[in-house]
Amino acid sequence: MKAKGVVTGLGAAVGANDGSLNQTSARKSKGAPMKLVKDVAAAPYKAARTAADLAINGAPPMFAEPIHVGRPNIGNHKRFLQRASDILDSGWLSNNGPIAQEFEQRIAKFLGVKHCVAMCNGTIALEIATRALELKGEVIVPSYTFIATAHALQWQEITPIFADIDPATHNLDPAAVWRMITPRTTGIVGVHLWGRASAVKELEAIAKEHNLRLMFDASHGFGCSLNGELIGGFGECEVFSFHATKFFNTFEGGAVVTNNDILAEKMRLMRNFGFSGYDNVIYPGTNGKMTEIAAAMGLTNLEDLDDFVAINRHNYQCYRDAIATVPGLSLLEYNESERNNYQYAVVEVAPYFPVARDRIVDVLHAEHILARKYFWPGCHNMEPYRSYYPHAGLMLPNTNLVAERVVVLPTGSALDADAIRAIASILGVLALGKV
Ligand code: T4K
Repeated sequence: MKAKGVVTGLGAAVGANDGSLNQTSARKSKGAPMKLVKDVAAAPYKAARTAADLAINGAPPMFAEPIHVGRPNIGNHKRFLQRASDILDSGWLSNNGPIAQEFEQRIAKFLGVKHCVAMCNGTIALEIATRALELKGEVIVPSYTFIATAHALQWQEITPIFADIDPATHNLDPAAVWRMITPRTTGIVGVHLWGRASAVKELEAIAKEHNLRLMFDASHGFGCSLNGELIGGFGECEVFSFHATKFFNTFEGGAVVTNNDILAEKMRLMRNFGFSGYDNVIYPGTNGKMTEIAAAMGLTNLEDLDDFVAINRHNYQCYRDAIATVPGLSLLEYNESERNNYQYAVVEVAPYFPVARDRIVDVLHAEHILARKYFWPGCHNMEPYRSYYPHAGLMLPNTNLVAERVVVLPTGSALDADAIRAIASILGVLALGKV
């Protein structure tokens, strides 16, 4: 398929700002640069200026190949391959091997917590954490999250009770949490959505007052801070996903981090069938172990974290400058006084924007820009919750509102400033309303 031809000058239409960083210079400090995951051919791309330029109206798509949300951040190939080769030589592939142990130590040190219990993925990590905390009955969670947050509870026959979010933060609204507490409530699972920390202090106060256990789904929050403190040490434990699409990945993987010695020990047993040494099972458990190759990927990516942030941040700034000129669209803000991973470029569509959110996504997809509607329609509108609680939406007005308004745009090393300005030029055309 042929992409649109080479025409420059689109930046002017959407408020371009090149920024000072380019992706090669971000990596110079590391010697041999890692290879970037590249979806898009070299810039410049043709700006969309009128509706006639749009693929949905019959023009060639802006990008020859699909560009995705969630392309992986991959560290130095050479270092990873050396580690992979060492693993093969060692003949030790899993079961709390030396690389996984080193990984856990490095993660705990990086986050400033006592324990990191590495797992095979974030969902199992959530299940093990909630089980180790002995949650039962009802547990309060946001509905505006990836389905795994709710499923991890339901899978254990714990009832997820959906509380509404604050539309400004997209995180649990403490007042809404408070309203959903019943005598059956045993805990709260907050989610640091998009890497922006939950209202930790307020949730802690509610948990304390009602004698509830508090943990966080920190799947989006690796490398992000609240009041200067990295996410990881809040609540009784925090759960990370290290899935390929996450800011920091181990192919598939996850971890529970905690400062609680007893909890950590319990989770170590649970992720390994409850084994305490040969032939001695002292606890019910499952298989949640992280493999050596996953840990090797993690160690490698940990070394390149600063580069990932620099690329994401630069992309974020490009989006911010470009989208600022499009009336009716706003880019979700990150608090610049905190540490952020800038992994998600989240656009909110105002009600007065002339093109509906779903139509925007269709237009972008026609251009091979595979924007996503995360986390529409909200867990409460998915099975089995939709059938269990058909009226849950009545208590979730902000969840419904936000889920109808969000478009997540591609970012990461696969994109550069020119590609971002090209994407924004399409949004600029939509703002004119003639699509
Ligand atoms: N809690 C929260 C808040 C979460 O966001 C997640 C996961 C979890 C818990 C559970 O953690 P894990 O058990 O997954 O560790 C994706 C991810 O699969 C999922 O991990 C993630 N959240 C969620 C936000 O996004 P989908 O259904 O959108 O995935 P998919 O297959 O459409 O992939 C997204 C895009 O990523 C693709 O269009 C292409 C790109 N991609 C994907 C993979 C796997 C690549 O370029 N390379 C790859 O290797 O859920």
